[in-house]
Formats: sequence, C-alpha cells, structure tokens
Amino acid sequence: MFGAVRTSIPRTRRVFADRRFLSSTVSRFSADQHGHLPTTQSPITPHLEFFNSVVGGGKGIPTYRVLDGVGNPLDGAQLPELDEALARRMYENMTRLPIIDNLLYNVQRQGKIAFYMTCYGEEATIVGSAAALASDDEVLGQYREMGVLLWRGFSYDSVMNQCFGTHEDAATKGKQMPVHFGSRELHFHTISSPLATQIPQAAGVGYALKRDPLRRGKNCAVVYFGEGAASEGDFHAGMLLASTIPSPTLFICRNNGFAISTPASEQYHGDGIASRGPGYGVHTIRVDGNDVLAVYNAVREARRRCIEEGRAVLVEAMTYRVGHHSTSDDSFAYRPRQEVENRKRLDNPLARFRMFLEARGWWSAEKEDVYKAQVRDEVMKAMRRAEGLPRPPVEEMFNDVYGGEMPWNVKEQKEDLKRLLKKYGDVYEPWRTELRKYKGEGKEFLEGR
Ligand SMILES: Cc1ncc(C[n+]2csc(CCOP(=O)(O)OP(=O)(O)O)c2C)c(N)n1
Ligand SMILES: [Mg+2]
Repeated sequence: MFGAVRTSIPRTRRVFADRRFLSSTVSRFSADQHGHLPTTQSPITPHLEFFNSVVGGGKGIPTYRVLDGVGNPLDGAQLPELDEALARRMYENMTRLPIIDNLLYNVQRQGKIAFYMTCYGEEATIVGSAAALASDDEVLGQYREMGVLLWRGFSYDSVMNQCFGTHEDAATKGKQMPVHFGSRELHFHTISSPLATQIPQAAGVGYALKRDPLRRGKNCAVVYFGEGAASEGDFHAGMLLASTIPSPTLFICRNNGFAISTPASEQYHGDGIASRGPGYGVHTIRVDGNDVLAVYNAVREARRRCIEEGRAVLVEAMTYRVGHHSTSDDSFAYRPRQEVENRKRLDNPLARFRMFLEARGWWSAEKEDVYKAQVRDEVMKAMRRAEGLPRPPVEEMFNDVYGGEMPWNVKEQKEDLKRLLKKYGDVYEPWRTELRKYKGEGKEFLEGR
C-alpha cells in the first residue's frame, strides 16, 4: 500500500542524510528522501515538526504595495499602465465617495432615510478594484461597495432613489434598506443583509459563467466581503465550492479591522484571511488596501488568472474602517477617538494618491475645489429630487417577495391590508398621512369598497 515510500536506504546512510537535512528546513523538505504517501505529494519526514505559517519560516504573508505613504512609487514596484485620464477618473471616483457619504449620513440623522453605511477609509480598495474589472463582470457586494456601482455609471439619482425608497428605485422598489443597491444593467447583484450569503452565491455565479459559452473566458464573478463575514460558514462553503468545482470567482476581502465592535484580532488567530486561500488551493495575494495602484494591479492580475485558468483567486485588502459601522453604531464606545484620528492620517488613501497625481501635474488644489463643488451640487440636487418623490404604490410591497406566482401567505397579508385600509384608510388620520407618501395614495386598495 505504501509502495511510494522508500525504505531501502541503509541505516548509516539515513543518519548521515538526516544530519545534513537538519541544516536547513527547506532542503529537508525538498530532498524528498523518504518519498511520499500514495495519496499526496507531501514529502515524508522523520522530524516531529509543527508549522503555523503559510509562507514558511514563521513569517507572515507579505503585503503588496506600489506607493509609499506620500504617493511615491516604492523602489522596484511596477506602476500600472496609467494615463492621466484613467488616473484622474480613479481619483475623482474616490473623492466623490466621502461627499456622498457625508450628505447621506447627515440626511439619516435628520430622519429622512432609515439607515446608512459609509465607506470612509476604504475608497482605494473599492475604486482600485472596480477599475480593474470589466464592466460586465458579475459583482456580488456586501454593502460598502456603492463605489463599484458609481464607477460603472450608476447615477446620483439612482443612489438617492434607492436610499429614499422612491417609486423610481428600479431594483429594490422600496423594499430594501438603504445602501442595499442592485442593478441588472450594471451586473451588480442586489445586496442582502444576512452576512456572507453572497459568497457561496458568487461561486455559483462563477460556475454559471464558466458554463455559458458566450461568457466563458470573458467574465468572472467578483465577491466582496468583510473580514468579519469571513468568520461565517458561508465563506468556507464558497471557497470550497469555487476550489473543487473550479470557477472564475474572484474573492475580495476588505479587511478593515472591525466587524461592528469586534476587532479583527478577535475574528481570527491565524494570518488574516489570506492564509486561508492556500488551504483551498486558491491563488492568493494580500495587498495594501489604502494604495489604489496596488489594489488595481493586484485585482487586474487576479482577474486575469481567474479568467485564464477558470479558477478562484483570493485578494485580501488591508484597510481601516474610519467611520462608524453604520448609523446604528457609535464606534467610540469600543475604540479610542485618537486611534481613528491617527489611522485617518496614516496612509490616507486619498491624500496619498492625490500627491501621486500632483507630482505628475495631473491634479491641483484648484481642480480639487472645482470638482468637489460640482459633485456636492449634483448630489444635493439628486437628494432633493428623491426627497420629493413618492414611494412605490402600496400594492408593490407584496410583489416580487418570492419569484414566480405570489404564494398564499403573501396573498393573505395583501387581503388583510386591503381590508384594513378600506375600513380605516381615510378616516384614521395617521394612516391618511402615511398613505400620502405612496404613489397613488393607496387608491388601488381604498377603491372598490
Ligand atoms: C448572518 C448575520 N449575522 C450578523 C449580522 C449583523 N452584522 C451586520 S454587519 C456585521 C459585521 C460585518 O463585519 P465585516 O464583514 O468585517 O464588514 P464591515 O462592516 O467591516 O465592512 C454584523 C455582525 C448580519 N447582518 N448577518
Ligand atoms: Mg470588517
């Protein structure tokens, strides 16, 4: 049974050989003196040795970087092919994210929308990866990836319609929480709140792409998730699926240091999320998530491998969640203000890339002012417009809850509401006021009493 194991070396020669092997761990494993078991290529060793490092020698997985903290290329780093237009597009897309976040965060505080999540600090991870993808790669996001949609042309009106739940919100029709965007045209699958469900789904989407003759070798599925979501069983299910039933699925982990109040140090004891990739036989890279050019290079190469080899790739982007988890969180209850202030300054993704652009004469303080003023103006207009739009017709809330025909329980709820609205809809003041917010003011239910 163990035919591959070589046992015929005389004892004296084996002892001598062992001594030589002791001189270096690498030579000990590479010498393959004792052969291997029939089911694996793992070399047999007589040394009782444990290991706990993916890259060997007890070292951590390295972090790929292109720019230093002040925007200068690192010695030996390869800059991407980047002309002024692309570089500016990337910077502008990064710059507009905090402008939109500031406005919507405050709008939530005024009670005009129910909820909001910012992506402060993660602009480089989001825009650098978006820029490296094809615009028709299938994206399955977690919830902080609005910037991927904007990169693909999602309008401010669409952002506002979704967050305000207006009748113009094509994808979610007012039935989702704010920031749960989706766009069929832009190949962005609708966000869902339960963590990590998008990860095995992405492996399925990747497999579907591989089976589609029109998209095989052309597109990949791209899934974004936080390091906290990677603690869910669904992360492992998704990785195992994409690894054993190979598919072009690109896993992008935004390791921003927190899962709400739980610091990353309590989410795992191993070497981050990247160390899990090789366990699944998945090509893996860790990248400085605050360096937009490093993210861009890493994701481009990850995508190339994904598509050419039809296999999964994992990218772990190291960043920091500068904002609170969401509008339902006050992060100063569990982390010092000073830590956040320090991290805002250290390797700030926007400042760093701006210095890179300015050193090439591609950006200036004046351009910054003009651009920001223009974005503020456009975003504000879109916000005011959405604020004035009605919600979808009341009836709409019962549609598309499930695919196909409406099931009996949803029909029953619809009939119940109809009955109640007919009875109280125009006599009970709070309901009368509420109904005015809906397109058609609930007429489809009130009429025909
Ligand atoms: C299955 C499930 N469990 C818990 C939650 C509550 N929850 C929402 S976000 C979150 C933290 C996620 O952290 P991470 O994946 O690191 O993403 P980040 O918010 O840092 O971007 C938790 C626990 C949830 N939405 N779904
Ligand atoms: Mg996180």
